[in-house]
Parts: sequence; structure tokens; C-alpha cells
Amino acid sequence: MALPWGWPGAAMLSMTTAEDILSSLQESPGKWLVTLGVAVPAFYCLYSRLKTRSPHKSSRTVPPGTVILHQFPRGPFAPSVSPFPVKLETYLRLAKIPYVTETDLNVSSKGKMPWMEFNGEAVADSHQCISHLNRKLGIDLNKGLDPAQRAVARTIQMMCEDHLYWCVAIFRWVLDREKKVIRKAFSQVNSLILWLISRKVREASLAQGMGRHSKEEIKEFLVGDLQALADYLGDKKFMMSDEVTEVDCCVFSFVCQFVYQQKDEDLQGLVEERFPSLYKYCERVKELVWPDWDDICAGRETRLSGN
Ligand SMILES: N[C@@H](CCC(=O)N[C@@H](CS)C(=O)NCC(=O)O)C(=O)O
Repeated sequence: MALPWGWPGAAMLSMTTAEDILSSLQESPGKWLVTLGVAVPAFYCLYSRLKTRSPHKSSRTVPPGTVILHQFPRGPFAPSVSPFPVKLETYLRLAKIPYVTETDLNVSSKGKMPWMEFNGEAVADSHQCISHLNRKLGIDLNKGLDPAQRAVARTIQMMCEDHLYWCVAIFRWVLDREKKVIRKAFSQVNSLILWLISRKVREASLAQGMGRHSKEEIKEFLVGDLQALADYLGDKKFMMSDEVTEVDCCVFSFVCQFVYQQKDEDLQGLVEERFPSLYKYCERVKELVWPDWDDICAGRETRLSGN
């Protein structure tokens, strides 16, 4: 079969058998070298572009000094199914920084949510966003803390984000075969995509190490972290003192997932029953920072948040 010469993809599509490829290679090896010379770099460029994607900036115009917060679609029982957007949004509210939200699946340049645009600049990662805003706006929610307290606050944050996070992620994405919590949160996302994400979470959790433990062991880690949070909280109103500080944004964002969002047979009711002080803490922060919680969860978010 003679091969038409043209765009390499068209040439490939017109072939039906391995014999065709062989005979065409013998007839015109030069053309094949050129074809591969074009196709391989083109594929590599496309692959590199996908790996280091830049997120779509918002088409919205906002006044200078207003954050555009990019995060997953809301709810259903908390403003986000992921703790990290709740942490960043709680910070924006406590720091009284005006912001608007864009809710979609448009992830950051680092492939994660949340991220933000601030005065035209895109910043990825909740921690980087908070540091950026603290620097630019001279904000310090930790100003009442001494160096030792700051060290404790940082350690608590790392425990939540780098340990407790994996326990929750594995319960939701790997151990719960029906993906009850996830399906309710991403009801518009198709099952194949959810399955692909769950595979990604599983692989990441194996690489991180938490995914190698049994369900009972992971639950033991998770309960241990909640116990540590409850013990350190003690009788205080907030994690570090009776004043709210930056670490409360993080702790609240995790605890609220258990209290309001984690409606499965393994973890539902865990905080209310075993850690009542943590439950009351969660309600306290919610009341202080999120008077519009129910409206947001019910899809009635109409105002520019934070204004
Ligand atoms: N260190 C990041 C963590 C953010 C993160 O892990 N986000 C998860 C959702 S819980 C995500 O976007 N995952 C998407 C993915 O990995 O493809 C932060 O603080 O923002």
C-alpha cells in the first residue's frame, strides 16, 4: 500500500498493518526520519507544557488589593471538601482582606488547589499565599506569640497538613470504595475522573508512606493527631491562647472536615463523641469567621466575600 506523504499523523493513520510500515520504511526511510524528527519533539513539547501548565487567570476585574481565590466547587457540608481552601479563606477573613472566589477545577501551576491572584500575580499553595499576603500587607496574626509558641504553632500545622491530611485523604479516596464523601462533594464530576483521582491519591499515599499502613493503623494515627490537638487546646478558646492566630486557620480547616463533611461510617461523629472540646472549638471558629457558612454550602453565595 502506498503511503500518502503529508502531515505525519495522517501518514500514520492511513496505515493498516505492520507490513505497510515496513515496506514504507524500505521505500522512503528519509521521509520517516523527518516524520519522527517532527513528531518526537512535538510530543515532548506538548508533554512538557502539560506538566508545567500555567493556570487560567480569572477574566474578572477586581479592585487593587482584592484577592481572587481559586478553589474547588463549594460544599456540600463545608465551604470546601478540601481543608486547604478553607484554611486560606479563613485566613483572608480573619486578616480582613477583601476577596472573591472562583470555584472550578482550574488548578495552580503546581497542580493543586487552592491558589490566588493578587494584584495580577498568581501565587500557588495556601501557605505561600498566606506568607505572600503577610509580606505585602504587613499582616501578622501571630504577633502575640513568642518564638517558642510560634515553633509549636508551626509544628501543629505540619502535623495537620503532612500527617493528618494523608489519613483523611486515604479514608476518603482509597478505603471508602463507594467514595461517599467525595461523590457528594463532586457530584458533577464523572466517575472515570474520580476513579483516576483516587488512583493518583493511592499512588501518592504509597510514595508518602501513609498508604502502606492498614486501615486500623491509619485510624490510630488519625485519632492520635486529634488527641494531640485536643490536649494542646485544653481549656483555651483557640489553639495558642484566647486570641485567634494563624494556626487556627489550619486546625479549623481540618477539624471542620470531620465535624461537618466526613459523613461516612468510619469517621462520622468521631470528633463530637471523643473530642468534645475540639468540637466546641470548631463551632466557635465557625461562628466567629463564617456567619454565612450555611448559605455558602447551600449555593447561596451572592456577595463578594470578605467585603
Ligand atoms: N500544600 C498545598 C496542598 C494543597 C493540596 O494538597 N490540595 C489538594 C486537595 S486537598 C489538591 O489540589 N490535589 C489535586 C491533585 O493533587 O491533583 C497547600 O497548602 O495549598
